[in-house]
Amino acid sequence: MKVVLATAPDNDSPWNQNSFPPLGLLYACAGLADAPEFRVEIADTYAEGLSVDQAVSRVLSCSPDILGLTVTSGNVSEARELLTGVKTANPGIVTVAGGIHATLFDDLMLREVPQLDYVLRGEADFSFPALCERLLDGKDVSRLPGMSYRSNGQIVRGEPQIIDDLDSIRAIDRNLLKKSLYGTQWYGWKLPEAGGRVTTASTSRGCPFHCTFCSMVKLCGGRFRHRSAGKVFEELVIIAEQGHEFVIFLTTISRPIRSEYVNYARC
Ligand code: B12
Repeated sequence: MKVVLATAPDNDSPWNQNSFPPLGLLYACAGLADAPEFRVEIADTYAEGLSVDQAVSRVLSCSPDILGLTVTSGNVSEARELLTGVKTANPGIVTVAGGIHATLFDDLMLREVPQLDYVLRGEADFSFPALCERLLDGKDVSRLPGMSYRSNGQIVRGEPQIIDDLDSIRAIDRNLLKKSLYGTQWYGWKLPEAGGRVTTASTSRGCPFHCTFCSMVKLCGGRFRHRSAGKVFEELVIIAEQGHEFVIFLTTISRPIRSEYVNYARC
């Protein structure tokens, strides 16, 4: 079974194309790494700077059975167009949305986007592989933890999943990404020497602060969790072995975005 995880274009935010990789997608599919019955591909149409039509062709060229799409409030309209284009071309593709916007507005999206089949709310490190397994086995997918879906004209809303023990999550595989796509700019700042040599790593999730403008609090209710130093170090070794020279640590303590990337390390 072919699983494609994608970002949607975001025509209003060109300044972050070719910046940082979609770790969320890598975490959502990490649990499928040991399952030979699944072939996984990442289509980061945002970083590739594609138009919506190009993104539809890009995704279809991957021949997905399951399409997982990350949605932010900034590109929900492009996401909707992408889902419409893909489903119109092949109604048999199962479409799943996730990420911050889909988690917060799952019912609205399921009501307004008939081309969307499911929403997995919150952290999908375990729920997305579980959904893929059930779809493969043709099993009932309702009542999967964190899943929102339509049933008899109603929207059944799943509880956003929050993973307490971040060390229980499987390591992500950055080989699923095109390294050269990332690290050439950030917020319009050109990063001449970093192209293809930089990646990001997430060391914690959640945030103890409650800034009114920030959506993170809604996603994780302020539950701050961090990975152990040992697990982070294990990942740095893999990152260096995969040829990355710079790592930007993403802390999810969301303050005005500028400060999030103050610390980076050279491999
Ligand atoms: C790194 C980062 C980026 C990177 C990489 C983006 C990416 N796709 O990951 C770059 C620099 C490219 C970026 C750009 C932007 N970003 Co940004 N970004 C972040 C940041 C700091 C960390 C994301 C991350 O890696 N988290 C760690 C991973 C493990 O968690 P995750 O991504 O949430 O994924 C988990 C779940 O959400 C879920 N999930 C996620 N995607 C999917 C998909 C499927 C199918 C499923 C089932 C589940 C699922 O499962 C994952 C594993 O548990 C977050 C803040 C935050 N703390 O999360 C802001 C954040 C996501 N960004 C935000 C914004 C606004 C933007 C920009 C619009 C900024 C701008 N004006 O340019 C652009 C838009 C780009 C776009 N449309 O994608 C907002 C989104 C708010 C909202 N309501 O949508 C956030 C939440 C910051 C904030 N505090 O408000 N961003």
